[in-house]
Parts: sequence; C-alpha cells; structure tokens
Amino acid sequence: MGMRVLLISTNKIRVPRPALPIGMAYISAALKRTGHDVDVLDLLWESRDLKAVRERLTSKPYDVVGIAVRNLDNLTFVDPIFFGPMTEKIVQCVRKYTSAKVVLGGSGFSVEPLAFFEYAQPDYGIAGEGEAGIVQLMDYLKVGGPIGEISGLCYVDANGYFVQNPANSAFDLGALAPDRSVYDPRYFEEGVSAASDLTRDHQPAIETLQTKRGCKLYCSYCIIRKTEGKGNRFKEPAEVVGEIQRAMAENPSVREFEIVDATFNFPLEYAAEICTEMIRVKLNVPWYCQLTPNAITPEFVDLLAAAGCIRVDLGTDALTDEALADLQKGFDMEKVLEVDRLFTASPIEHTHCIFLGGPGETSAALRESISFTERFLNPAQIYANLGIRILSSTKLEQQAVKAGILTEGQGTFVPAYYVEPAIVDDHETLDFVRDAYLRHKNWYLWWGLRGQSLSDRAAYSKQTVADMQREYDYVMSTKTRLEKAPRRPTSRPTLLTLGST
Ligand code: B12
Ligand code: SF4
Repeated sequence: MGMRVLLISTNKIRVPRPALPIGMAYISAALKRTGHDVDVLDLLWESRDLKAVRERLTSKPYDVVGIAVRNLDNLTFVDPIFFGPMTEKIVQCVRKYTSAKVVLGGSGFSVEPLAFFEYAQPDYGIAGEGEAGIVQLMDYLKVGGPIGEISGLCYVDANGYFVQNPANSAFDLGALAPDRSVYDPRYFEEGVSAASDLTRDHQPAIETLQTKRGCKLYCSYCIIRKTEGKGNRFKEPAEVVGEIQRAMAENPSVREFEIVDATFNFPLEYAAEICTEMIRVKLNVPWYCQLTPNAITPEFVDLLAAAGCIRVDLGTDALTDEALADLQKGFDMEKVLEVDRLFTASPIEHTHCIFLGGPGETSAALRESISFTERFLNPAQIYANLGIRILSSTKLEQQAVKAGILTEGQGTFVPAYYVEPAIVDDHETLDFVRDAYLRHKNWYLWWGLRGQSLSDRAAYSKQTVADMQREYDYVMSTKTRLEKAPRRPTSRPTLLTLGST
C-alpha cells in the first residue's frame, strides 16, 4: 500500500505574477507514479495559513507531510520579505496535529539547507531536484534501507550530525510530466495580478513548463547548482511541445505559456531545436522565457519570433563592462547593445533585468549606466533591483565578507544583500536613481518609489534586515545548532525512471 502524503505549497508571492507550483507538481507526479496517495494544500489561496493547515490535518490522517518552499525570501533589498519564520510555524503546526513525518523541499529550502533545517526542524529535507529523493524516502519509511543512498536527503544522523546526501540518483526528466491536477483553478482566472508588469494591464491565464534542468554558466551570485544540480538534463523537443499541447488541451482557459528554465537559450542549439519543433507542429501559442544575452544571434531572434515567443526577460544584470566582468556574465556592453537592437527590431518585447549598486560599482558608474540606458537602449521594460541577494558558497558571499557587508561565518539564511557601501550611503545618487526610475513609466525598481526617497528606503531596509537577523538569533538561541557530518565517499549516480506510465 502507498503512503498517504499531503503536499503544502507555502508560496504566497503574487508579484510579478503568481507562480504555478510546478515543483510541487513534479513531486506529486513522482509520488503518484510510484503508487502513493497525494493531496495538496496551496496556501496562496488561504488567508489564514495555520488554520488551513490545521483543518486539513485534522480532516484526514497522513503518513508524510511535504512542505514546498519555493521562496526563502523575495530577493528584494528595498522591500525585504523573509519566509523562514512562516515555514517554521507551519512545521510546528504539523507536529502539533499529527505524527506524520515532515519533509521540507523546494528551491527556497535548497539554497540554504543546513541553516533552514536547524531553524525549522523538520524530520527530513530534500535539497535540489526532489523526484528521486522523495520516492526513495517513501521506500525507506516503509521498509527501511540505507538512508545514505537517498538522493539529496537532509537529516540528522545517529551522532547528531547534519547530513546532506549527494544527488546520487539522476532523474530522467523526459519520463515524467508535472501533475497539473494539483493546480488550483483560480490560477487560471482572468485578472490574476501581474503587479509589476508595466507593459500590460492584465495577464491572461498561463501554463508553465521546463524544457531542461541546470545551467552551465557561472554568474558570481548564482546558486543554480544547488537548486537544479550540476550540468544539464534535457527533454526531447517533441516531448516538450507535446507537454504544452496536452496542458493546453486539458485546460482551455490557458492562453499563453512561460518556459521556466533559468536560462532558456543556453545551450543555444537545444533552444533552437525546441523553437523549430514548435514551428514544425504549428503550435501557434504566445509564450515567454528568460534568456542570457550571452547566446543570442540574429537567427535565434527570428526563430523565437517564428515560434510564437512574445517577450523575453534578459539576464543583462549590469550596464558597464567592469560590472559585467565582475559578475562573470561572459558578455560585455557591446553584446548588450547588439542584443537590445536585435529585439528592438523584432516583434518580441524585451526586458533588461539589472542590479544597481553591485560589487565595485561606483556612484559615477551607476549614474553613467543610467544615462547610457536612456540614450542607447530601447527595452519594453527595465526591471531593476537595488543590490543583489547574497547566498552561501558564492563568489558574491566572499566579496561581501571582504567589503564588510557580512561578517565571516554570519551565514545568509536571513536575507543579506550586496549593495556597494559607497552607493547605499550616497543619498544624492540614490535620489538620482529614483528620479530616473520615476521618469520612465516602463522602468521598475519598486512600486513604493513615488512615496519616499530611495535613501530613506535603503536606511529602512538596512534596519529591517538587521531586525530580521536579531529575531533569528533570538530564535536560534533556543535551538540546537547543527554541525555537518564528516565527508563520506559518494556512490556513483544511478538513473531513476520512477516506474512506467
Ligand atoms: C522561472 C523562475 C521565475 C519566474 C517564474 C515564472 C512562473 N510563471 O513560474 C519569474 C521570473 C516570474 C520569477 C519570479 C520570482 N522568483 Co524566481 N525563479 C525562477 C527559476 C529560474 C525557476 C523556477 C522553476 O519554476 N523551476 C522549475 C521547478 C520544477 O523546480 P523547483 O520549483 O525548484 O522544484 C524542484 C525542487 O525544488 C524540488 N521541490 C519542489 N517542491 C518540493 C516539495 C517537496 C516536499 C520536496 C521534497 C521537493 C520539492 O523538486 C522539484 C522538482 O525537481 C528559479 C531558479 C532555479 N530553479 O534555480 C528562480 C527562483 C525560484 N526564484 C526565486 C525568487 C526569490 C523569485 C521572486 C521572489 C523574485 C522577485 N523578487 O520577483 C519572484 C517570486 C515569484 C512568485 N510568484 O513566486 C528564488 C527562490 C529562492 C530564494 N532565494 O528565495 C530562485 C531560486 C532564484 C534565486 N536566484 O534564488 N522566478
Ligand atoms: S545564466 Fe542564470 S542560471 Fe545561469 S549561472 Fe547565470 S544567473 Fe545562474
């Protein structure tokens, strides 16, 4: 008999648009494929989270409760939100009303597994891709076996050490589609907000899909290897297009789709194959994706347009050669200009996503990059962030320690941001930035910009983040700190196909 599993999606963020819980849908598909019973609770649609959790847990018995944490925080220095405390409360609530095992997973968990584990105290966590690990964990809970073999599993061993197993079971992405029956129908109602999309008044109902996992680029702040694993894993292009067709046929409200690959166009040849397949089958559905300027050619832009792509978010990140080099983006300003011109001349809307005040940026360089944007770039939108969220084991973390933004060993579970100290203290430059963002209707930095000066807001944010850290330190003073177990030899990856359809 299968296990009775409740999956709880904790993502409450509705901007820039509500994200379908596709990670949870993959977990549900893997569990159902291997004979387990799955129910879901999506807290996006609940106003009283703990009441909803309690009601669900007291209505039916569960063996396992999986908590999907997509976002640990909102990556936004000017308006920081931290979901650690909410997750901890949900774990406690589950413990209060059932004896089910509690498993944390999702990208929000995977970015900081150890710190999240000791803070929220689940029974288990699964870091990174979860399909293989969750199925192996169910087997372990039913019949036992070697816990050290469960892919990505996080737990406390018999000696009290924190263990994070390696991702030792590569999962065959092509063999499993997400279980879209877990999506609440309200995601597909017209008018579900797209608060910071400046080019449209409303967002038609969308589906999302992933064509591959992983990214082989090395941006200095990026944690993709923690969330999606090393290297790339691909789906067959025909399978990708078939998945979109099936999803749209099953849900006639859907008008558009979004590819949620971290970087759709790297490697370029694979992205081109997907577009070619969409053209071959005459898919004829509008869609959007995220691209790196690194791998964009005139032919590819034509192919995107012919395949139905209507808008792209570009991971441009910075607008000077020095900053691009520091962020290890692998392209320069000449490339940014070329890509901007290619999209301006095409029917596809393009957004440059950028960070202001990253490592080494001076006030003069920041001002210059703003006037450069005004003079030479023609995007449909600029989507900016002041500073960059620092996550552990990145080059950015080392730079932050060097710049005195983080102390050695401080950790980055509680939101921490790299904003160049010379900029965060330069009131005139921050207000120059604010005025520029208010002057351009299609430039977005933060919705509350009109109401206050950016330097006041930055000071407020620094205070908010310091308060979050104090609150965290207080909570942690009552909990056991975990140490990593000494390293053990890793076994060779095996391919897990999760049974047949
Ligand atoms: C595409 C994307 C977007 C798109 C989303 C489009 C859409 N319609 O969904 C856009 C650009 C809009 C976006 C916005 C945001 N994003 Co985003 N986004 C991504 C990206 C690139 C992929 C997410 C995705 O769908 N992956 C595909 C699914 C299948 O993977 P998954 O969710 O990770 O699920 C797997 C595992 O996590 C695990 N798993 C998932 N759930 C569970 C549950 C259990 C119980 C278990 C055991 C395992 C498990 O198994 C799954 C299958 O293998 C990731 C980067 C990444 N992956 O590394 C960032 C990422 C998820 N985003 C992030 C954030 C914070 C945001 C924003 C808050 C940023 C902002 N300020 O606007 C918003 C929030 C939007 C929202 N409503 O939630 C962070 C989250 C981590 C963190 N630091 O908190 C990430 C990791 C990026 C980063 N650099 O840190 N995002
Ligand atoms: S291109 Fe995107 S996913 Fe790839 S390393 Fe850079 S930030 Fe990460």
